[in-house]
Amino acid sequence: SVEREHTRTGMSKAALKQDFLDNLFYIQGRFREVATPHDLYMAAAFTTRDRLLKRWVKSAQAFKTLHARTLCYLSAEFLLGPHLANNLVNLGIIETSQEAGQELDLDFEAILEEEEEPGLGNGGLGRLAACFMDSLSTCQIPAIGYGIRYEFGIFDQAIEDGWQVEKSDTWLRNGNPWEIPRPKIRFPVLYGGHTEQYRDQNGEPRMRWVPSWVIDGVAYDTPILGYGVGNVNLLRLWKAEASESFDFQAFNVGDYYGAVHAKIEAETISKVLYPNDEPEAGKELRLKQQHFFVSCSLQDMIRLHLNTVGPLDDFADKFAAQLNDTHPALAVAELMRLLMDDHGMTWDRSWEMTQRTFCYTNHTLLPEALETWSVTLFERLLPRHLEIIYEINRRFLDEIRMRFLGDEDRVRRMSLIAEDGERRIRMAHLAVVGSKAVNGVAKLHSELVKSTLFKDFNALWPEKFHNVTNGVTPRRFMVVSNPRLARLITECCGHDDWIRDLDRVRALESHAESSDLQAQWKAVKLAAKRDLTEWLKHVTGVQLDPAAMFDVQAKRIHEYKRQHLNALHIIRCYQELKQGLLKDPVPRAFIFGGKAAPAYFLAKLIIKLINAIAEVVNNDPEVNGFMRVVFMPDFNVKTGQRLYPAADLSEQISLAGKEASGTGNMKFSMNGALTIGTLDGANLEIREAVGKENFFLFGMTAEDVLEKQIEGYRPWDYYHGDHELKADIDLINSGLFSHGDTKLFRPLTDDLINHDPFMVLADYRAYIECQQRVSEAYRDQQHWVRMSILNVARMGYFSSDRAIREYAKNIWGIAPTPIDL
Ligand code: DL6
Repeated sequence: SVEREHTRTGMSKAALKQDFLDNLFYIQGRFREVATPHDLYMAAAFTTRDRLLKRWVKSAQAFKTLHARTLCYLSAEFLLGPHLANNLVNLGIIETSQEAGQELDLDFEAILEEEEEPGLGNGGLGRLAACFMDSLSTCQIPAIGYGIRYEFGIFDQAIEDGWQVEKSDTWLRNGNPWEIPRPKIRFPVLYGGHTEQYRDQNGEPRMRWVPSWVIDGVAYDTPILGYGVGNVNLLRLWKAEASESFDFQAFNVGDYYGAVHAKIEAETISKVLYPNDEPEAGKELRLKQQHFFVSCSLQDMIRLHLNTVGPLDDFADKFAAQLNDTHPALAVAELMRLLMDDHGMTWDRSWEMTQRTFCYTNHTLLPEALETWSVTLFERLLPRHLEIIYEINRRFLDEIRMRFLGDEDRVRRMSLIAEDGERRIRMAHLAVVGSKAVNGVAKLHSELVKSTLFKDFNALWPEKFHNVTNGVTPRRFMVVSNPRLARLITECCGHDDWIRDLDRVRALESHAESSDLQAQWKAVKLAAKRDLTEWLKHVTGVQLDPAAMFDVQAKRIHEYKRQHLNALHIIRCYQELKQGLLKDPVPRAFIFGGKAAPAYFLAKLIIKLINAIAEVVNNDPEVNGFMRVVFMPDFNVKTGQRLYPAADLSEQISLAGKEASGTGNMKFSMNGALTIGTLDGANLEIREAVGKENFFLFGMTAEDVLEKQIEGYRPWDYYHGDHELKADIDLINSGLFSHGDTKLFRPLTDDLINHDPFMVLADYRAYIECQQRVSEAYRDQQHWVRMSILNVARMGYFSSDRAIREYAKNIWGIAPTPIDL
């Protein structure tokens, strides 16, 4: 059969086996007996990639001949996670591959484990971009993801003596079988220098930018296959290299070291991802990175357009470009520059095209996370862009003055330039002004975007503002990470169509009472908990009891996400157990995961506190039969996939109004965890979808928070007004968790008692009471399992396929282009 079926593209077991051995031999020069686990992984990856390439070429050919309207997703981050298992699932050959592996006497799981995580993102925003890439292909929307090929992605987190230690991520060390370098797709990126006016052949005045530094961006392409379709989209990441034409000058004058230095400096641009989920104030390299990938991507889009469609006048008909937060907002000025300076278009025509091309997604309301760049830095690095931004602003503010006569305060508020203190460019304003559509990422967030952050803009252009609630891909977060549950759902629904149409999991609802399903459901959860227990024991040494409730909080460590509120609850449980106040306690395993930005002191102290509590609790025989605490190191996509299936309880406890959406909340719920959460971000919509009775709600609403801020919040009063809360905080300061050091956690506890910017103390009592309801509910296992089934059954809306369909229809105006298999 292998002879009849092409080895490189066939889907049979025989073809897969043959191609695997061929790839081992012809690409790596290895044979079975001497191959290392990594060689085997590479062979498996190439075998999978062979099957992607056929679909990729077919997609590219079709999109080219059809002149398909294309979405370009511009994002500084793509947090992809491992490719191999996901691609096998999307190709529909994961089971055949497992069998092929068995026949070749391979350890399939070990091969999957070999893959390094491509961690080119910090958290929610980057992972959303990756989910969207999967859904764009699955929904058959022609798309290109554009970003940076960081040589070092997000750092690996180790825990040493309870503290986070950052280790550099060397994901490219052993090669990356998924990418194809395109050395000939290369664009110059300009920096520095000055601008000058000149007259073109027709005597028209024009501007030209004379840079002081030029580097090249080189394309590296990764195919992104949709599930069960022939569509493959492109993820094109840019690597920075020294510009040959530019640096040859140095070689020619004999400055060998100068030229080599220039090469090193150029490569720095795509060297490392900034490990902060908030902007890096004043970091010149970060601005260089943003300009770098935006400029390469737009030049590439223009090239593609000229090659296929022709004249640039209908650029905006060919492309829609989504700005993933403000990191690529420079694109507004860069497209203006390219159209005017390089392609001779007028201002008006270029502006019309720019405004019709871009759409912008806001991901945060936190003031500290709103990007601004100093005018001085901008002027030095991007002088032409500064001129263009000034001109956009001048025209825009004239419009405001005409609309709102005499309202200079409004003009000041809406300006693209903040004038209080050092003059700074407001990237969010640039993005709003330069885009045809602006959206938030959950209902509540989008409302707050309109009523607070962009109130003035909403008054001016109400039709510009939209909501698209986030979603996550069920392929990675259900099928790949929780195959047992996926099989059970398929069995129960009688089909696997739910994998591409998640609304169809609703069929589970009618079986929620079935004792047969409940028993199987419980067994699936228990098996996932056993797997996690074994692995956690291996990586942390902590032994959990799979029969305990697995209470999980996994996300970036941030004060607004309130991991310290969770810690206070653990301390409460500890004290009550020690005092013998709990008659028949429900055993719990408190599991944490998440990275802190390396320079975020309080976040790192929270990690230390959790580990310090763990050390005491886990070693106290009086309590450790009822509770254990573990901090799972290096939470990322790969380790997350172990966590979601095993959670009973999902902690989504941010201060209301602070979490734009959250997507971990969706991943946990899709895997049958019940949520304890505030009315924040997408929690609100999850609660509505799964039913109020299947969700543990507590705490203040966003309005309560606002009111409390206005009336003056005094955490001190809560500390003194609640003796249990006081006892919990005092226990931290007693030195019990710090070998007698009473000062170690003071920065955290002092901050809570005196400032508490995220109102941990105000929500403490409600949280503790809600946790008691959780424990009570867990006692009734039958009821709990029923709630768990209903959670999964009602999560259809939170598939990223739904989100992508909404973007395609309401924002981009792009229809699917199916590629036949
Ligand atoms: O929209 C994706 C994700 C949201 O779910 C989170 O609520 C939000 O915090 C996150 N933002 C970031 C960093 N952001 N910025 N800007 O990851 O986006």
